[in-house]
Amino acid sequence: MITLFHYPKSRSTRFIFLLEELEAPYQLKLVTTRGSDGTGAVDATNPHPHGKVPAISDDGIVVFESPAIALYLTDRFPKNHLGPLVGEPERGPYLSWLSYYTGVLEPAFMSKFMNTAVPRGTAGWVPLEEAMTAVINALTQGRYILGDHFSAADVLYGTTFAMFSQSPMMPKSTVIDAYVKRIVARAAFARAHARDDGSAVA
Ligand SMILES: N[C@@H](CCC(=O)N[C@@H](CS)C(=O)NCC(=O)O)C(=O)O
Repeated sequence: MITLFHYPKSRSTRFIFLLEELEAPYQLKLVTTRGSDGTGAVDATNPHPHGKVPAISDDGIVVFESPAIALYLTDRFPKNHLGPLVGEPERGPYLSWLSYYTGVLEPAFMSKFMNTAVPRGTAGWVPLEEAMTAVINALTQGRYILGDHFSAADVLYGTTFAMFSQSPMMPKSTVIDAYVKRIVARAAFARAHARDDGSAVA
């Protein structure tokens, strides 16, 4: 049984979405976290090394950091094929886009948010406009990040773009707008949001 250490309306919400897509057995463990306004506190039961969410425990095996959790869960629950497996041709792109999410896209958003220049040649990421061009290029080859097959990478990218869809930080793109519509229309997305407060799962 997977336990998802969760705080509502946070980066852990999308892992309810992924677990629903996977039809995996799971339970939510609501934890407290530190807020940007100085409120809140680390929950001693949360195994994440910084008390952040998401983290999961698979009967005691702890996984933290969003791309690692996505990869672990799609390998662990392959039934609905939400992540290419070792030996499949899409495995390389899958690993690349999962890593790109956390190594390039999130830092690019943060640099933009903080109005900080991204030093070419030293930073491991690129300005948000450049990162979004790469993502849009990928999404013009197919309906999803890996082509025409929805994967856990779309759970990361789609929910992020949905969150920033009204933000002036996001470059305007009809490709992204259509992509976000496809992601949020999924039944598992609605189920995840219905369960986000932790009340509906034992
Ligand atoms: N790199 C982490 C980021 C996790 C993260 O920062 N989560 C936020 C909630 S959206 C959090 O737990 N913040 C509380 C804190 O920073 O102590 C991941 O992608 O899993």
